[in-house]
Amino acid sequence: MAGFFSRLKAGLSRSNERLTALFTKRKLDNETLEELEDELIAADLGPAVAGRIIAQFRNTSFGQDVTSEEIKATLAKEIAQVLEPVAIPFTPDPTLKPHVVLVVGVNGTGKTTTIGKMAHHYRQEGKSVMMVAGDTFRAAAVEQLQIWGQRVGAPVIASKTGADAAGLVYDGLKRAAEEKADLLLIDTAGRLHNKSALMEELAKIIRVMKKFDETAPHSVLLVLDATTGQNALEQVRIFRELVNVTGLVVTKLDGSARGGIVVALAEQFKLPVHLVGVGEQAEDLRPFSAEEFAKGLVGS
Ligand SMILES: Nc1nc2c(ncn2[C@@H]2O[C@H](COP(=O)(O)OP(=O)(O)OP(=O)(O)O)[C@@H](O)[C@H]2O)c(=O)[nH]1
Ligand SMILES: [Mg+2]
Repeated sequence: MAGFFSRLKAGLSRSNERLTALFTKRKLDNETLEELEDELIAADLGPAVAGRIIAQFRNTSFGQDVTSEEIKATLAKEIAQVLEPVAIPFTPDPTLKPHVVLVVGVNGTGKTTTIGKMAHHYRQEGKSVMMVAGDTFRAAAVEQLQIWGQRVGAPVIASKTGADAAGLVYDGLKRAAEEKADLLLIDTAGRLHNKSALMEELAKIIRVMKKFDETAPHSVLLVLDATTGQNALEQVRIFRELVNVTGLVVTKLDGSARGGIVVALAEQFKLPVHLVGVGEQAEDLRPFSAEEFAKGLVGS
């Protein structure tokens, strides 16, 4: 756990270097508050949250001398309040055999890696996990998932590049049900020719899935790359038009100067943030903790 927080902090500290520079003991006057507001917006927190935080400072400490520690403590508290309601762990339903998880997101956000890490985690817990290499679009995608499968001891249902993803998903569901697997993780293509091709592909996968089990998918996780900053907001909007997103996974928080985007996401969409990615290794996926994240973000 220590490793995780230090990694997250190292990543997030890049977000707060500028904040720290602003606060080497200053009077909270209009000018300082405006600067702070600008910095919060530049840190991707979004204007709504930034405005609320500034109003809070104005109400409680206007005109007073404040130390950077005091500022950070208040900031962390306010940010944690925004994050708390969305910090919801991902919990597979043990009565489902399998709990079907569809993983979506634009290309390169970390879908396949997140699936591999999730498979690792639940295998460690002794659960049976299966994966479907539903990204039949990209050449190396199948192999990438198979490597994860071998590493963590979880079968991968796959076929050739260019094969029908929906048919493959159907096979995967059938096999996972026969084997009474606990968890079925389904990878999807991030990039198709265009948005309508992606929409069709996802809709078809879900339609075919429901022929086998009308309650599936039980979770639809949207994977977002924190380093893309404000783009993540647009990705949530687009994917919610395509599928019923049940929760978010935010990756690359180890190297990101854009951790603040998680605050804007929480504020705008109120979708559960189940997991965060803090590296490329199997262990580098953790439940999202509002307080730790807020503290890491402001460097307190
Ligand atoms: N530093 C860091 N790298 C990550 C993290 N998650 C994924 N990556 C890396 O990001 C790159 C893309 O990850 P993938 O899992 O292949 O992404 P994807 O969404 O499956 O991409 P497509 O299949 O092309 O749509 C890989 O090099 C991963 O190792 C993370 O949390 N931190
Ligand atoms: Mg992939």
